[in-house]
Amino acid sequence: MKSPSANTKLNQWVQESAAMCQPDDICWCDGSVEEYNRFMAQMVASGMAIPLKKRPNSFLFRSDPSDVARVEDRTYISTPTKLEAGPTNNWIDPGELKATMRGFYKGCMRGRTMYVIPFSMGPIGSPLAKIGIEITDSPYVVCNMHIMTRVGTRVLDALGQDGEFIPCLHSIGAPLEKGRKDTAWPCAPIEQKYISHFPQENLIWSYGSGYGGNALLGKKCLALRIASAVARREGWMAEHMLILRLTNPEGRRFHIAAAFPSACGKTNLAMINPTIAGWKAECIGDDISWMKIGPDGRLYAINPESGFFGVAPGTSYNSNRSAMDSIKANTIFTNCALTDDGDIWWEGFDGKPPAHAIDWKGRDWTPASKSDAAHPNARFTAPAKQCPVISPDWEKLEGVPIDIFIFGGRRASVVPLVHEAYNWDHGVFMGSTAASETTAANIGAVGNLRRDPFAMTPFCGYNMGDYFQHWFAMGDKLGAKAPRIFYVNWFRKSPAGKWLWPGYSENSRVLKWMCDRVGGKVGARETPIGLLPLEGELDLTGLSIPAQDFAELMRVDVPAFKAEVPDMEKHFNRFGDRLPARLSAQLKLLVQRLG
Ligand code: SAT
Ligand code: MN
Repeated sequence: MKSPSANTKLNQWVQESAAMCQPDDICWCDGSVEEYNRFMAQMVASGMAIPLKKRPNSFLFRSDPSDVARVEDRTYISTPTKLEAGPTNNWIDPGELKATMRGFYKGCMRGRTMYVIPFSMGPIGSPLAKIGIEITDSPYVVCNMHIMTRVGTRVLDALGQDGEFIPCLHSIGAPLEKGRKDTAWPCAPIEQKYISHFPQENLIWSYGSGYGGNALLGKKCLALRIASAVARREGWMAEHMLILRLTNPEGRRFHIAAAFPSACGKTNLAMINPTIAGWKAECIGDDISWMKIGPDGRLYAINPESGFFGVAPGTSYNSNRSAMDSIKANTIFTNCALTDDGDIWWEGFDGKPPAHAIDWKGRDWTPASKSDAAHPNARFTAPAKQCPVISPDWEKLEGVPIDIFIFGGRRASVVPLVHEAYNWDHGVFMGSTAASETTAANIGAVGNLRRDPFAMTPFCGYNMGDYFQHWFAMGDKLGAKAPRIFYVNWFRKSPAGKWLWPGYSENSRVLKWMCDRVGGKVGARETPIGLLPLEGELDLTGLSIPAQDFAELMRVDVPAFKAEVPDMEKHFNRFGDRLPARLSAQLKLLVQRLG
């Protein structure tokens, strides 16, 4: 296919890539509905996609059991020196990594079509948007990119003859020999998978996986790893944060951006249905926030994505009504179970489990089966516009002004339901020491404490010590207009192991307290770890939490915090002299306040 673009750099890169990967043909994606339907029909015909009788225009895919999630230990930040990648990233010298990967890319698309996907992260025309071009040999990736990003001819138009783009080269790494039948989910073995980033060149090379963030390169690769490095150079922020709007009964709007490690209910919070009278919530994004200081000096955020790539298991009308309503149609499901009447199912779905289903590996499954019907990292890909609580302003070109940042983690003990930072530096300290107990969804023993600063550990495209410094630099620029910073823990348990807080929709009560803090409506008491709600000022109307349980939920456990100081020191020491002095100063202050 002839190039529809007049961009010389783009055409050259596509030609070079084609010469290396040797596809049978090249297809430039126009982003149309017709194109989406055509690729989907091809995948149904080949057996890769299963149409779902119960959900219009929705399809189920089953990945190879070796290709079910992001592969963090095969993900690289390839900077000229290891120090630039820092202690939290895998590093290989760019020359060496490119030589290795060129070896794999050579001829890797034989027997396949090379798709060229022009996409925009952020609404086209937004001052915050960036254009990427993904080259891939996976039609599954093309269809997912249609949902997750803005794809097609309008992006090429915006790019023009000499516009800038971020090249994202992807191959599943499975050339198809002539006459051979394709497998349902072709990919390369784990030791050949590479998810590589070259931040100095704004370049992404991914090989060997067709799943999620390994393959949909606009998401974690571009919008977080590459964008975080660009943002630091250009003075803005690319964060692993949901964005939501809360409107109080008087009609005042508050915008919240929140970062949590996985398995802490981020998607649920992004789509929260408030239980407090008169308050309204709208979703703007569930995963990534790009933020820039606006003409009025405030921090404005956009959601660079246009869809949700959400974890399916555990999603139900009980846990997240809006997510369930977002996936009724036009949705791609991956590694979910298939019911006999042609619907999907997963662990944690509403109602009784089906008497019989086909599991994510394509085997018969019944409730008596020993293994899960859906893979724990099974996903739905759904258009954001289908979310019933999506904000009418979710695609506003200039974004929304952020009032509140939230950090958090999953802690059965020690950390109270909510506390506020004394100031920006203290808030950066909270983000940099954020920790969560590992769950079945993480690697490592269940219940281990893992520090995941700003929920960015796998997503920061440069030295995380420098990233901390960038947070301070942004705070200095924002001054009095900086968002207020809070830390939450929805997961505290009683000594007897009972949840102390109902969570989910009731978390709106905590959000209300934060907004009232910003609005100057409530006070706070000073504690060694930060500012906590005054007696009676966290709205518990209609909840029946025993006073004793609430006291435990809000308790500042000074000895337990003291006991964590050595772990914080150890965590900070990893960053050597890249650790900002302002963070060590904050740790000192905390130690002093703890007495
Ligand atoms: O697979 S993704 O990286 O898109 C989602 C995730 O693992 O957080
Ligand atoms: Mn995420």
